[in-house]
Amino acid sequence: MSGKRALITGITGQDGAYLAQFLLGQGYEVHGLLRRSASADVIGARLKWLKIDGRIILHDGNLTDLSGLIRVMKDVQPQEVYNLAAQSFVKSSWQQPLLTGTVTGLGAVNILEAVRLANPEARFYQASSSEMFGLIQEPIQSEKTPFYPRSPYAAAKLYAHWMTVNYRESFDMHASNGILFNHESPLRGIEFVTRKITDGVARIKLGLQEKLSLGNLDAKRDWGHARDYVKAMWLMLQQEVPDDYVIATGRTASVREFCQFAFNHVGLNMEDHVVVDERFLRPAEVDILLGNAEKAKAKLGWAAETTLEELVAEMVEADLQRLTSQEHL
Ligand code: NAP
Ligand code: F7E
Repeated sequence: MSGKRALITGITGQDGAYLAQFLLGQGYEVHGLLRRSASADVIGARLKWLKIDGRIILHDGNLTDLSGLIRVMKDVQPQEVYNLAAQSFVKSSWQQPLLTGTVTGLGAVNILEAVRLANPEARFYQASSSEMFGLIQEPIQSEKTPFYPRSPYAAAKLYAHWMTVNYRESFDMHASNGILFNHESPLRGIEFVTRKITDGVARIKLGLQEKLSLGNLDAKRDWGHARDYVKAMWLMLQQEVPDDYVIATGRTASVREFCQFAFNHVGLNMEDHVVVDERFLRPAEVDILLGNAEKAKAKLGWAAETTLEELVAEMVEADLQRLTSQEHL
């Protein structure tokens, strides 16, 4: 055991599950914040999938409830706090701008306040996002690239990002932002395009569905694997000095290319199955993202390990397996 305790908000999400698995492997005692839901059967499905659900200590709490966060912070007294909780689906943020601002933006300040008031020595990680670059101001985005948010989600993340910087500078807190580019995995939520594609491809391959409806096939993203990216979060909190880092692969590909890789993996032709449906278009699009993670490489010794082809193959295989074994996620 490292003797360290970590608290993860958003532990039931994709990154929370992989980060919890990684920290357990490092000998941490891992605590997670769990928001109450009536759907008890699906709570913790990702933790179960990774077979770590019995090894995590869960605490009831919600990012919008400061007193509850202070209580958890006092009870756990973690050395490291990872704020991964958010309303994280960009498309939904136009339908729920106030909720997104409250959870994704103000929620981060609630947890910063809980740390400052109850446990100021704890090191703090904020899940910032490449979405903040939005309408890109430079062809390759680094820590120095100006932000231009294009969605209520990105605007909320930008507020949380600058509040993290502000708490670092105002209160001398060890608070760092990880500006993570898109990262995916078999544990990705089904509403995001990569998982929607790999689940759709698996269903088509198994004869359970014929067509896959998508929106903008020309959007380009710098896609990595979540398992690689949670290591970068941890590395940031092991540094003497807190700072902000871009985490990316340095390669961009379109939704169309991702689709082609996935259909090719099972020997099918995407043109026979993909249809464009305007319902999946966005009021304002982020056309292209491409990250420069040189600072993370130089200071953290971090680099992406999984190629896009490997990521696609792993996701398609996991969905095929899930559908044939009737597992749900
Ligand atoms: P995710 O799968 O959507 O997980 C979000 C987590 O937040 C879930 O555990 C969810 O709980 C929790 N949550 C939502 N509202 C909450 C609230 N009011 N109080 C407490 N918990 C709440 O997201 P992810 O992909 O793992 O991403 C992790 C973080 O990184 C997010 O902040 C996201 O915005 C950010 N990010 C993600 C990417 C990416 O490509 N994945 C890139 C950059 C930044 P339930 O299980 O109860 O819904
Ligand atoms: O969309 C296009 C869509 O929803 C990617 C979150 O983790 O990464 C994620 O945000 C692209 C967009 O992710 C469909 O228009 C086409 O251009 O998978 P996505 P996102 O919006 O990039 C960032 C870094 C985060 O921080 C977020 O939390 O794909 N697209 N057709 C589609 N997208 C979806 N969802 N569904 C489609 O049918």
